[in-house]
Amino acid sequence: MKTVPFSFDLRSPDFIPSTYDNHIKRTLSAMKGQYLDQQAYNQLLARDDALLYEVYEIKRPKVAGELLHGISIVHPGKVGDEYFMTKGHFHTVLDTAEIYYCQKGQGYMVMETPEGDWAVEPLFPGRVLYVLPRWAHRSVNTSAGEDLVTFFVYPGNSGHDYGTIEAQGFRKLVIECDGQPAIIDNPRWYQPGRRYSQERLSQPENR
Ligand code: S6P
Ligand code: ZN
Repeated sequence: MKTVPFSFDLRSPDFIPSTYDNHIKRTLSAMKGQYLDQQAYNQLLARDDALLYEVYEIKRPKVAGELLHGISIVHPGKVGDEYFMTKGHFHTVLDTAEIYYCQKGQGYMVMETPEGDWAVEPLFPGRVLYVLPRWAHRSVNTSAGEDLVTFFVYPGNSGHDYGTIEAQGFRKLVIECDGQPAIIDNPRWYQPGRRYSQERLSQPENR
């Protein structure tokens, strides 16, 4: 761990940081149950456990006062009509925010609160996105054949809660519809205490 001020370059090659401490690779098999089209997911997985996204992290102590940061690269592609995306998570310490700066590609940040409020914000080069405390977040790459590259920074004590999203999904999905990205309701999204109709469970809305 560094004990003097440090810097690194982001722009070359392929936006991989000039120095980093950790390289996380997430493949299709890590996204079981997250894509709407389970048949397309299983077919794709049977052919190849494709690399969906990578994270390059600069290691810092996971304590308040420190800032954890690095680069996230979501590769292009789709499972059925749904674009490649990150798992998405709440921060374990809910009241911690995060900043994303998009360097390359086109996509969206899908966000929601535990109460079910949602937002889907575009990402494109030069765009800074402030993810508010309490908002779960997932990045989605809608680029045709191009990586979605973002720089992220968040408080050292945030932690990651993946379980909530794994269990209920995000309220909104980003899919390709008539060649364009479209935001639809996730028919499998679940919130305790909410009433569900059979129609809602079987049919995506706004499609
Ligand atoms: C961490 C931050 C990013 C994500 C990365 C991968 O708080 O939001 O570093 O970890 O984009 O996404 P995920 O959902 O697999 O952690
Ligand atoms: Zn985060």
